[in-house]
Amino acid sequence: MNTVSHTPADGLRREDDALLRGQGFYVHDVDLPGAWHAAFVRSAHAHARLQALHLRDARALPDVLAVYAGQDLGTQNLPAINPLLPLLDTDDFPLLADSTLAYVGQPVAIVVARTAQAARAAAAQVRMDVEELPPSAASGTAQPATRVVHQAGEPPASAPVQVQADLQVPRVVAMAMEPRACVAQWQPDHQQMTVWLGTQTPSRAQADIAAALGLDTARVRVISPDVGGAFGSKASVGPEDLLVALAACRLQGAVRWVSSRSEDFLAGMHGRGARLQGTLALDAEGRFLGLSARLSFTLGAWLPFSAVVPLRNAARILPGPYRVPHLDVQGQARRSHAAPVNIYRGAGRPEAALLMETLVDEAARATGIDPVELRRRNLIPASAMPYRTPTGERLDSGDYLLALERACERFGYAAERAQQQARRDAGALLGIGVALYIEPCGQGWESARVTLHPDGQATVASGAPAQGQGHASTWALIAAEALGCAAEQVTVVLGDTARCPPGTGALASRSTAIGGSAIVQACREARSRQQAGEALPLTVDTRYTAAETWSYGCVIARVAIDCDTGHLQVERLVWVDDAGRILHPLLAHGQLVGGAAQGLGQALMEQMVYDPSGQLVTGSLMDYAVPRAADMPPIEITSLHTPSPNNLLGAKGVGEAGCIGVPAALMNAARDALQPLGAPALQLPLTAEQLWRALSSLPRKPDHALQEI
Ligand code: SMO
Repeated sequence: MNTVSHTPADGLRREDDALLRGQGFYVHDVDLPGAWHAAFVRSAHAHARLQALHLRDARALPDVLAVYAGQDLGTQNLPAINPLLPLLDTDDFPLLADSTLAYVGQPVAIVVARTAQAARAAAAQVRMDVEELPPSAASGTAQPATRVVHQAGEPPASAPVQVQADLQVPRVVAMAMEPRACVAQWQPDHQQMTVWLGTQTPSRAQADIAAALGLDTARVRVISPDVGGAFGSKASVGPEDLLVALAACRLQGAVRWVSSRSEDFLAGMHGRGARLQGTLALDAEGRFLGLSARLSFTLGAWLPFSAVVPLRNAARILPGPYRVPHLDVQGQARRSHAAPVNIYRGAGRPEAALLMETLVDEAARATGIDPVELRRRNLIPASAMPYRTPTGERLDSGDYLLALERACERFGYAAERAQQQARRDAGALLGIGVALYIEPCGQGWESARVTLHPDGQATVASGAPAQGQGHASTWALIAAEALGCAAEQVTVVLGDTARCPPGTGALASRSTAIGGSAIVQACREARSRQQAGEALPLTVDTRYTAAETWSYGCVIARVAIDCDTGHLQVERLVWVDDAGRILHPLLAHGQLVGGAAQGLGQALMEQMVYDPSGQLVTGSLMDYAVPRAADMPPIEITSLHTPSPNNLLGAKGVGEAGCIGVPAALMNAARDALQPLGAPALQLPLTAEQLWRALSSLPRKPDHALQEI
């Protein structure tokens, strides 16, 4: 079996039966007789001049077919990136290092051997002569790679209150359960390249691979079978994928590569990594007058396709769900001598929420106005929808005040505040943190192909593949509703450029809104043609394009900080999310919880650390903490369903929400917990070490530090 074709099956998620029985089909499972194995020689230096590369020993080893350095493959460059912001630095970056090494983990040569072990052993035999160069500062090079500016309104003549925030958002790794993998098979007789690749964007991967090989797109087939998570890290091809395809072409056969977890840490796509500075100005009644923000994102040594997206999103989303008449947002992103950074679940949305919500809480402290009340006074009212923001975005629909009120009701805000006081009086460090967020999603175009068969069955092929979201289940429900049949009659085909129409892919919380709407549109047309008497089978191909829609929500967290150890315990997490119309409640809920887990990880423990020489310190799961089941608090979710007017389903995005609201709420809760001690500034992740240091360095020890509480 080569491709994943989900056929009718009992159960709530049609994917699960095979997956739970161990019958999933991942890239690793592609078993081509005679396939060779690739391994990569990687840079051990963050920045160095490569003076000589000694390949002879490796080439002489038994079972080694080939060792290619950059010039052996014609010195190819990585694909151009999406110019969503003006690019100030358009330097090409080679697939394999040429004269310069630019990050630890950078591919320098590819080894192809008869076994994976032989490939790795040969890669270890490659030596290089280098002259070390100083790596960039941790914040990146002096010259930005891209910039963004949004300015609107007049600066306030006077602002009685001004508060500031200066936040570091650590670089993190996406930590998909399934590391990257790629199998490429060149069939000389057919002049056809087939590449199995876990990817969010099969069509773009097809185009990128075809360009690297100098082939027509039609000669390349990309198959993305079951994929064990992506979260943005599989949104763009990496050099390894293109090199595996190039090697297969050169050797006229099949080559496979499965990344180790260590390689994914070292050279996979990272996420986040930014400094966010802001000033919020208010009048005496607590009305927001102006926001000024400076955003500095640190990218890696090369820019994957969507590298500028996080900066672009953070800048355009500010000032979030609030009315702010004057805005001055300036941002930039710089390269650095580190692994590439791309979109990661949220992609700039979490950064915008963190900065704005931290400022709002700072303003609440400065004015003495309750943080919920202060938000109430400044939220964009539902009556103002659709609303044009000062950065030029159009918020399509939503009731932000309702989300806040519902969250307060569910949390029991007044009672919780009273209880907090009582526990504080007894010596506890207890905090309540509120955060609202808005979330652009569902933008652009997606494709669908619907076939009605004479036996009453239907086949839906979509351009939006799945990496664990359960799209096959949702697409079957959507098609069944539109066709007036049972979901069991619908077969869903995903992730294969030979069997699916060209598509945008599964990114930016857009698949249900636009991929789902494309299915509805195709189904409607198919039905009307069938009713008009057209003979079966009949096939309809559609592309559906939509304007962006905006999800939103409100998170309220209660945390307790241990006075002695600094350990932060999330005691309650109440969350109201509005993702418009929900098509598959179970899967939407799963997306919310999964996003919250990654949001919690970002907030409390995850952090990629490079030392000053550019070596990765957190290169394994011994050094990089991710949340485990026991770290997850109970999550109390309430859903609102304000339909989006912008697509056929009224759907909005749901996949990234947890990464957006949860870190901001936890930051505010942690600082609120330390309020009796002056609410010192904190940074993510809110580790026990940081909180313990904050407690230890405070001028006065908490009175209760020695009490049993
Ligand atoms: S961060 Mo997403 O996969 O657009």
